[in-house]
Amino acid sequence: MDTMIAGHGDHAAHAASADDVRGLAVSHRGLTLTALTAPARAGEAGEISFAVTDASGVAVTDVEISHDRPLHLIVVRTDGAHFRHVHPALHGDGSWRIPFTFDAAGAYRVFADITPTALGETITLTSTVEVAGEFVPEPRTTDAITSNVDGLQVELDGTLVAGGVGELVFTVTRGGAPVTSLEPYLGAYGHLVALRQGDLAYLHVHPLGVPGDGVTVPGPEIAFMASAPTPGRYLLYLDLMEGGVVRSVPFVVTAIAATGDELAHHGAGTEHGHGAGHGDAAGHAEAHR
Ligand SMILES: [Cu+2]
Repeated sequence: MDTMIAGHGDHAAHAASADDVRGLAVSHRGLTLTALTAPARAGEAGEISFAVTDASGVAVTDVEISHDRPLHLIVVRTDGAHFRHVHPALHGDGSWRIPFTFDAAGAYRVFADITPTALGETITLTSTVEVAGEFVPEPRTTDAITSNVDGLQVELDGTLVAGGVGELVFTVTRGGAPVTSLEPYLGAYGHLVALRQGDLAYLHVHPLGVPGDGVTVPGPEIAFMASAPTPGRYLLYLDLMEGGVVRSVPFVVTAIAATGDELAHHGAGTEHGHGAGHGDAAGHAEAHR
């Protein structure tokens, strides 16, 4: 069961500011991502290992379950390529570890999303890993609102609004037919990670609707509310599960500057007709991360 966080039923509370970002520091609220090790070369099998320690250097092991897991680890190359979302296991020595092989060389950012019980809020700590090998950059220079992964086609509709809240709706098809058999994954029918291109700031994203609420359908549409701190390009990664397989589907979108009108009317988003969760304080509290 996810933690209820008061006051998040109101979209207005989410109006993003330039400070409303996470995942830019190795240390936050007295907690630090330490002892990070990872395979040194592309293609080399090994593990990612790290700890989250408090101000006295003691490993934090008392954490709340958020989105079905005690810790979420995002690994992505700094150009936005080679995104992975994995769930390391906590070991008796206080380290978090998971077998890992980098597909390609380059500099990677790792983001550890964790909700220490003592803190009562989710924090995102980040660090970097350099992976040796022949480096072939894949810079994201254009927007990409349609993405194909393993025969699944996903199309993004909606606008990311800087300084406001925008609704993002993903429509999933296979061979032109709507996919309506999405399976719950991390407490929703989809899990969205959004990073600002450049500094890879980690955005707040809230899925709309919860599987089993009687309203939210298992596709073909998956909806989120997202806040962008500033105009510019963002890298989005939609994780979804279908046929027992979890896939990460990448997108690139440009956030527009908010106008007064958009700020006043943000979140109205009924045009897509899925309607789930907009006024549902519990759904938004559940989704807070
Ligand atoms: Cu996760």
